[in-house]
Amino acid sequence: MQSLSQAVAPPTTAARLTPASGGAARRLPVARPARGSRLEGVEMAPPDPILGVSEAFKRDTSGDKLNLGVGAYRTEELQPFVLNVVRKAEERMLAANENKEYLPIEGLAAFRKATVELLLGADSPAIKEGRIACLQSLSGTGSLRIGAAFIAKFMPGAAAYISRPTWGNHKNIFADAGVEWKEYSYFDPETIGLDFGGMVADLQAAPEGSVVVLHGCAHNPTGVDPTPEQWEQIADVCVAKKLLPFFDVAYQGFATGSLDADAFAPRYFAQRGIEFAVAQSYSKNLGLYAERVGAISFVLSDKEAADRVLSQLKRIARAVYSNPPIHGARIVSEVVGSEEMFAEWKGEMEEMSGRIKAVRQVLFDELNKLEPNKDWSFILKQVGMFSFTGLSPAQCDHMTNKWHVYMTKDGRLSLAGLNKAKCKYLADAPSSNSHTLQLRIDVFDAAALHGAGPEGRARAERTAACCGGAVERSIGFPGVHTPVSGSSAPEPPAYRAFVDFKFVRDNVEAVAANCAARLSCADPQRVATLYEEYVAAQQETDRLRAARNENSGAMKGKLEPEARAALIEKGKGIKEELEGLEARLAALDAELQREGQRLPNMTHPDVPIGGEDVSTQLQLVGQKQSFAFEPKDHLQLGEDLDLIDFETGGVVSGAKFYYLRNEAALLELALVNYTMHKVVAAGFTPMMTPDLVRESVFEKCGFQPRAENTQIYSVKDSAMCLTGTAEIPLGGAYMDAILPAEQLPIRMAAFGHCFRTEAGAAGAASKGLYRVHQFSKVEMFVVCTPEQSDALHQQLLELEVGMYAELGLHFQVLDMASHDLGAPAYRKFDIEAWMPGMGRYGEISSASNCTDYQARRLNIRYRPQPPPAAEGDAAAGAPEGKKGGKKKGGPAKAPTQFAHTLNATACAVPRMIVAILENYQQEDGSVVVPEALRLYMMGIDVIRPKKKINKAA
Ligand code: KET
Repeated sequence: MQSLSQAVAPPTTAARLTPASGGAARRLPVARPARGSRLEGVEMAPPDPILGVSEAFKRDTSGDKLNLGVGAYRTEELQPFVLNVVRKAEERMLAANENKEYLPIEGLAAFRKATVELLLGADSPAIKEGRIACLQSLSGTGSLRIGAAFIAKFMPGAAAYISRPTWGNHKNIFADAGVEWKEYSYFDPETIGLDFGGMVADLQAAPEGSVVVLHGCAHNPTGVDPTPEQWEQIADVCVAKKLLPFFDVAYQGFATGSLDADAFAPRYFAQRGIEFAVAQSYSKNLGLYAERVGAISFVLSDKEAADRVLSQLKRIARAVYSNPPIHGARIVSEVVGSEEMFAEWKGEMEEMSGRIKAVRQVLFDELNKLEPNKDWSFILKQVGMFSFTGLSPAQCDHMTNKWHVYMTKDGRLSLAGLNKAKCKYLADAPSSNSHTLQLRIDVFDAAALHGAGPEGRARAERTAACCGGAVERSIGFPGVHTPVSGSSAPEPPAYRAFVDFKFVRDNVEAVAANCAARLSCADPQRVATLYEEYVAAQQETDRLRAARNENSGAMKGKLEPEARAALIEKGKGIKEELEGLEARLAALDAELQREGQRLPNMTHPDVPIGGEDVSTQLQLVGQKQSFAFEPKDHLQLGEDLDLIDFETGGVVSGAKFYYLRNEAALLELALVNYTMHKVVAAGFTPMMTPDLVRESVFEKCGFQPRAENTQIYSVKDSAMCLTGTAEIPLGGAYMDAILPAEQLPIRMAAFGHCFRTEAGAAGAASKGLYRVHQFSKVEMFVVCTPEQSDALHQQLLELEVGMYAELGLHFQVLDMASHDLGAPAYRKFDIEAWMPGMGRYGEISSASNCTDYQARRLNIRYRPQPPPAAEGDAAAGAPEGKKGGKKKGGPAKAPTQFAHTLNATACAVPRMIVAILENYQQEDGSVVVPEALRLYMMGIDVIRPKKKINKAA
């Protein structure tokens, strides 16, 4: 086997200078001419998503509070726990009266020996043959970071693939070390298990020589580990694609309770002779959190390589912290080095993991008692410290703000911080009052939905997670996000939105209720306060400016030198004060913009408040197709009729890409032409729009292309993104325009390509053509006046209904509930067609009225027509007599107002293909082409099986 150190290239300047990517490259703060510190431009970093939770917990004075945030073990009394063996080892160390000299750069020899033995077993050939480069480092985090620095230096260009989701700090660690990170699929919310197919496909698609970060055991945050057989297949892919596995072993002992059993994966890789890196931590299993004890090792194929790699690891560590701390390392060597203490540790390890398992059981029992119809088994199945609930960030916030349950925003609960007594509180209190009942629903409904059959699944899938939770909606984007990761520092707002701050201040309670109804993380109270501060600072600035002018005016005349000197002195004081105030004003303005831009639109009074299940059914059109045979799903039909080819899509582009072949390719064109025909007849201007659009236009349309869980692909080293929907280029088409009212409404319809990362997507509605990275769509977009928008919203819906009815589909029209509205939408009508393959309705279109939300960001205004001036009525058309007043000599000009915008799907091609294939299938396996499309199908009216091309002849 070629050793790693032969394969790696020498360090290059280029490698060192490559900026971190994977979304982590940040714009440098713009340096402002600063009066105070020269570092004025340094933005406040957000609190850490995990450790920040502990800080917030400490500040909470409630007696009910529970810290289920950080993965740190507590006793049944919820107290920190120091292991007995650790106490013993410390006593021995004290008795031995050891010194505090520097350790060698590579650390304490006995510690390093104990650590590799703990990982691979004392009889491991790799240890015996000296093939392991082991460097004692700073716990798991520091070890990962040294490993990442090594990769940046010696494997330039290699990206690190991390699981989606993963421990949040992985992204920071690799990005800060200059290693680009990418994600591989890992979690399937439908099965609440491993998306093994997705994982393997993504790893297979990774470029050769990439790094794969693997959680050794007890995956954080999902608690889902591969089986031994799956590890074997993962090893196969690593070998085939020459990937470098990088194990993160932070929870050895917590998955099964056995230190040995939990080392299965790295031991198996070592046995197969696969070279790998591994970061180990003793924070959790020896409870040495604050001692920072751990190691980075490279298990290699020969000793000579190991020596060279160790020399370079030392070189890196020397420049970072020089040499590691000794105390924790001595504890480890004492414990592992003594047979009796090692045995005792194993016992204590079992005890810790056993207590967490017992808590799982109690929590499971409590929930089962309360909701026996739900499948709570995921709580028992997940291993390690955590339970992954599927809660959205907004729901997590709610848990904390309302019920003092502290948890991370990815929906992770650290069960290591829970005890049996509090399980009841978390599930429901015996009194079952509304407070605790609410709590239970808050915590577990999202997760329970995953296991609650197709309907629940559909609901979970479409629950609008305000901050980009793991579950995203099917068509349409998540709303305005708060980045949930600590890796993103707040940036100066990229553009100015004309948010109606005064409205927010004057209606703060209504705005807050609206945010709650929409599961938005925005903070209207903060916006109101900032606005007040901004206004006050502005008034003070005006006052000072007047004082400055007055002062300089006073200096104009002839003055006694003394009086002049006094005025000069006064002027200086004013100038200084003014400079300070102006800087404050600019900072307040930026903050106000940032906070204001996060606010979602207000909500139409008829919109039902709640989750998707409370959406109102407005219409039911057609009837469910009944089949005298077992209907196939579109994937099967696509396969049998040689229409859809995911295999080639996977090979050429990657998972979730596809080729349409034969009649399916024609069907796409037919659907597009049919739709265009309809919308043009309805008065829409047909358009073809760019597929690449500036990031700023996305933002102005109410999307956050660089947020954590974004669905939007950014283009590296550019401020461009691939369109996720033609709504973006259409919205941008009238940016900064002032339109004459008589030209409104402007109706546009564009054929465009949609690109979606589908971050976090999984489940039944992610199979086949439901959720793909690229698809075609005809999108309608309208710019109009506020008076027109409600009626136009209805018209868009009627147009959709007319087309889908003509295509012979059975569907329901829903007035979507508040949780399901993206930030820009004031009201949204979705159409869901019956999909025989899934046995349920699936979304095929949505039509939103965004009122002035996007227009205030895109700066689309119109000028109302002045009412016809009555003879002699000079003030006509000058409302409130102020700005629009009649100018000297000219006609009266009404002040401009923000327009309203609407968008609606005319045809989302792949989902229409799904609906058509599944609903029009015949017993003989053929599919009839709907009447309305035949004109566009080159004379084909039935799609029949055909001979396929055999690629492996
Ligand atoms: N890897 C993983 C997967 C991990 O969860 C942690 C810590 C570490 C490495 C590093 O731990 P260290 O203490 O540096 O050895 N996780 C918990 C604490 C934290 O975020 O720092 C946690 O997820 O809560």
